[in-house]
Amino acid sequence: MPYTYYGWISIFMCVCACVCVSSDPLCGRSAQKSSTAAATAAAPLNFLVVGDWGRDGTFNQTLVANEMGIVGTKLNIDYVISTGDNFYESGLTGPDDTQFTTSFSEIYTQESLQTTWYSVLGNHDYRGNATAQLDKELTLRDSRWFCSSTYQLKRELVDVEFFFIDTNPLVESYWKENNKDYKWLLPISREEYITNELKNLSISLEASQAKWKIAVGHHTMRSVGKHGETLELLDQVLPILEANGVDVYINGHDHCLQHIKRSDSPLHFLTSGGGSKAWRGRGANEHKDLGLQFYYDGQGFAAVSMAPSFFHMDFYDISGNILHTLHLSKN
Ligand SMILES: *[C@@H]1O[C@H](CO)[C@@H](O)[C@H](O)[C@H]1NC(C)=O
Ligand SMILES: *[C@@H]1O[C@H](CO)[C@@H](O)[C@H](O)[C@H]1NC(C)=O
Ligand SMILES: CC(=O)N[C@H]1CO[C@H](CO)[C@@H](O)[C@@H]1O
Repeated sequence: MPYTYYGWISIFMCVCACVCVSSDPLCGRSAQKSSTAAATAAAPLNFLVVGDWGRDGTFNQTLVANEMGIVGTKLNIDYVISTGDNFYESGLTGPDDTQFTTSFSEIYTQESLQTTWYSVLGNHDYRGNATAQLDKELTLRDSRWFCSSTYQLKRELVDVEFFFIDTNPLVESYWKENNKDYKWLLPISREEYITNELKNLSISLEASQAKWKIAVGHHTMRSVGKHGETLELLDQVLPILEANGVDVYINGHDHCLQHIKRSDSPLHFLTSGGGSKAWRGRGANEHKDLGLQFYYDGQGFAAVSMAPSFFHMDFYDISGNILHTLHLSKN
């Protein structure tokens, strides 16, 4: 059994967008046709990452899906990772919500995408019934669906461990009394949930012997997109990731494709939030352009190929152009 699944917290537990202006030198720079795809297709682990998508096919969701299908076939992908904001505007109403069919099952119909979708929740998912997305009932409706709050995935073959984090409880503004958009439905308090979650994350990361450690959450840490940085994550989560040798943090929330690598952190920050609605313009980030390696304001997704010796990521647009590549190596 190549995958090991660990549930961390027995309880369950998505708003967002991002941008690139065509005059921006970092926008869509040196688009090239997929030459690296052939080189990495033989890698032992291949997966796609898409975020911020469920809109009944509108806002080019279906075009993103088509291209994911094509790249998925080329790479013979093992699975898909969703960075949250799975269903707009307000998640699902319950496990029987027809939007699950119209935004997921009937959109991602390509053969290569008929594999497990490991998902986290985004803030828009929390605007509806967040627990419904964790319900086994959904997996009965479409066996690809796997969503949990905070969990781990191990792929021993390439010595990598993924740490999926529910970032929503950490964002203070959602849970202010005057904010009626979000409902806290858990049996334990938010404070208690966060304490457990952070403790679990530390313990699990410390215990991990994996050569590659990848964290996945909905909210941004570093971003120049419309939403910008999420201060609560920089304060409370990033130090844990840095202290435990996490290589990459992948998020959605800002509706763009983005890569940031700053000199003050060993992590590479990747945003893959281009699943449907995009073109929101840039945000007013005080760290404007600090460590910014690439920014694309439009639709697309990430394709990752891994072996024990490398992590290779290509950002694709809806026409199959590779917009940006990140290649990391380890002995
Ligand atoms: C969809 O993609 C086309 C082709 O790239 C683009 O011209 C159009 O603006 C996109 N539509 C939306 C809503 O983003
Ligand atoms: C929300 O989803 C849960 C889990 O599927 C379900 O038990 C509950 O009835 C739903 N709540 C509402 C208000 O529909
Ligand atoms: C690995 C770990 O520490 N798991 C803990 C996560 O938090 C729950 C409580 O919510 C504990 O029961 C687990 O042992």
